[in-house]
Amino acid sequence: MGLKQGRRQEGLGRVASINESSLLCRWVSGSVTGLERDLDRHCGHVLGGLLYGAQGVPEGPIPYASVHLPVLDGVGCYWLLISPRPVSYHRNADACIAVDGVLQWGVLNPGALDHENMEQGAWVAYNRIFDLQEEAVYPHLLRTWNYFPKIHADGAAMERYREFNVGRHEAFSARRSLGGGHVSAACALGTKVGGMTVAFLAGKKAGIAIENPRQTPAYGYPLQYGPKSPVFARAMLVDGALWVSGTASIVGSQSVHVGNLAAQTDETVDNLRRVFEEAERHGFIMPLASRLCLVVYLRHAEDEARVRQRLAETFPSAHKILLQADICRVELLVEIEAFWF
Ligand code: 3EB
Repeated sequence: MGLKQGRRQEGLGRVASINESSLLCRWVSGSVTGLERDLDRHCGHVLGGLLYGAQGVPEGPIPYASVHLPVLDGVGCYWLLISPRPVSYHRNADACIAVDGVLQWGVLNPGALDHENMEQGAWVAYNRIFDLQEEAVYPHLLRTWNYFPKIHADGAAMERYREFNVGRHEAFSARRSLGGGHVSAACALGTKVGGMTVAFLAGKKAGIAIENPRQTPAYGYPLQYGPKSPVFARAMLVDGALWVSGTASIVGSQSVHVGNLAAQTDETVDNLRRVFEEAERHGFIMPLASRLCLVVYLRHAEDEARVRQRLAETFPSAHKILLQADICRVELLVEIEAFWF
């Protein structure tokens, strides 16, 4: 069609023409003051989104996940997933759901996830997701977002993040496949306040799960990181959209540059670039660099300026959201997830 341009953007590859993506989803993001305007502008087409920072969820049917993580420029912010198709909304005791015939977005009701034991919490959450997918026939899980308090605290038998991994692993083992090509992209972060928050994106059509050749697939991590491995793919490519999982300073399965923020940031950027390249090999056509959104989690709020500067150099035109969060391995100082479409 002659629409692909040969131009390189930020050294990251080809750029897709706008025409190619007119039938694809878009994302919008901003500080909380712009939310009303975006909701009006995209009325009837908002699948869902995440709200960060302590802020009230707007009235209405749209399923937002409200994540109680401090936003590092001090203002609450959000991103919304906008469908080119009309969206319909459903609510039940377990979840708020939006569907557009291609994608299903869901946010589990926090009250339903109130379990002291994270193995139980994850088991319930993932079984619920699978039930909701099966009911509405969106069989392919594409991306999940997992936030819960006290991620490093001891649970009944082990650290709560490790308990979460046991419950998630058991739910996938019972009802899905664990291995390559079947698991979704994901992130799992610790909050200081609030209960467990879980959101998911599923599709009628399978995505392409992307792994990072520099990293052991998470579902193959050794026992050192817990009795059951985390279950996620490094990224998911679906309909021209790339959803990149939480990415950190991990090579193979080991955390590297312990205690060194600058080196962890650089290693994380290298891992992101490697995932982008791998996605390109699987047919991803990089959109304009300004369509890249990075969600950056920092263990220490005081590291903001240094990481912000490094990212301004490496991804100058990407949109960035910086949050303070507990990253699931105690030695990790920074984790970055991305979506690009
Ligand atoms: C890692 O690469 C860092 O448990 O769902 C990243 C993305 C991480 C998702 C998850 C964990 C998860 O292992 C941590």
